[in-house]
Amino acid sequence: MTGPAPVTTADPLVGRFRAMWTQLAGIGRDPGTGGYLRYAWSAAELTCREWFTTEAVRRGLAVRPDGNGNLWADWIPSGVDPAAPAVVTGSHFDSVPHGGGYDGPLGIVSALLAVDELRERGFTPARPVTVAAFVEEEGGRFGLACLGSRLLTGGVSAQYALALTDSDGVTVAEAMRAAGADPAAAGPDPDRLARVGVFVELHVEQGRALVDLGAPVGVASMIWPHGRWRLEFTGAGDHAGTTRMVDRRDPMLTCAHTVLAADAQARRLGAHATIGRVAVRPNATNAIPAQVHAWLDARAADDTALATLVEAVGAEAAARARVDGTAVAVVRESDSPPVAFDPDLTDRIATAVGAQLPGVVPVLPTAAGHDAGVLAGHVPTAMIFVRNPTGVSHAPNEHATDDDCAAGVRALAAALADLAGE
Ligand code: HGY
Ligand code: MN
Ligand code: MN
Repeated sequence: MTGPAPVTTADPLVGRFRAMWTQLAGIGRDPGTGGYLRYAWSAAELTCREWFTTEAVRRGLAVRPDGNGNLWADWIPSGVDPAAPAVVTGSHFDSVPHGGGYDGPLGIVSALLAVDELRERGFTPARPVTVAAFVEEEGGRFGLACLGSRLLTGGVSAQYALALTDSDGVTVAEAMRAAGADPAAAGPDPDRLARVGVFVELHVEQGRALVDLGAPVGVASMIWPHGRWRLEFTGAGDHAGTTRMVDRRDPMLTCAHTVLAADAQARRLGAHATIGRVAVRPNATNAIPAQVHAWLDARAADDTALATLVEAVGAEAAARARVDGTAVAVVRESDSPPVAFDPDLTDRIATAVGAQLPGVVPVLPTAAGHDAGVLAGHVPTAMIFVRNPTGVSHAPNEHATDDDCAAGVRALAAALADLAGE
């Protein structure tokens, strides 16, 4: 009897990527959906963080958490000033509910492999090279995206962030404490930020532009402005069987109308609007709901279009609430302004990557948020995207081939070598 043939590849980097990827593959994966449940500070995310620490220490990197739970693994060769601004790369481990495995972890695994590549070539950086893992990038547990980088940079206050709750009512402070972190240390960290000279985040592409362009990697030009709004619809809970249709004040109707309005307004404006999460009270088959909360994720190419979209959705919700005898309140939960990545840095990285990989290196905008977008307000920042053959993201089908992931590692290594060289 023979077992399955071993996977062989002529490219050793592809094999190294596969070996590391396999170590993470089972952590927090739901066997039913095939998606990941790696919420910030959960057991699954903590296991990923332990894996990161082990892998970084194995490479001789000094790993330190900051007060916000972000992890920093520093490569500081002898003779290099540890206080010098570092070339920082990394991403996040946390996922959206039942998300793909690549969004976030690909940037961290690629960063560690890029360090290996550079060392193998005998490259010694002239300044520190740091691999970072940010906490709660998706806002999948506590609602506010890029929580770790926002806290680091002072984009959100510790007081506000620590009081955010998950769906079980657990606060950020409680989750940190349960994981052995001290919430009293959370907040802006100007010392760590001063040691970030430049930040490069590698990320799986969340669309099909690179597929259509036939390129394994690209670089980012900008991020669309976007945000999250909680729509609170209130009506009157009552009996589903006995309440006459004319007597109802059903907030689900107002919500349903608003979902359709958000879709229509986004199409009209060339923007994106999604209501992908609702919470219904009491959530019973035979009861008219008393309250529905729905979360609007809205994104557009510029601030004006985004404001127009959100205003239009709010106006339609309010008009429909009058018809239904319900009430609606629109509460902004998070706000991510437009980001233009540093054009000189982006050009420089595209040139460095282009010298290593055959073909063009496309420059692409994205409508997805990233810690890189937060850091871009403070330090020169750039992003490298790796082709995603399905284009799907935030869902189990998110994918990148091992060959393209290896190309991503080479692209990142080229960028780091260029930025950390003499
Ligand atoms: O939701 C987003 O844009 C991101 O992927 N965090
Ligand atoms: Mn994401
Ligand atoms: Mn991400």
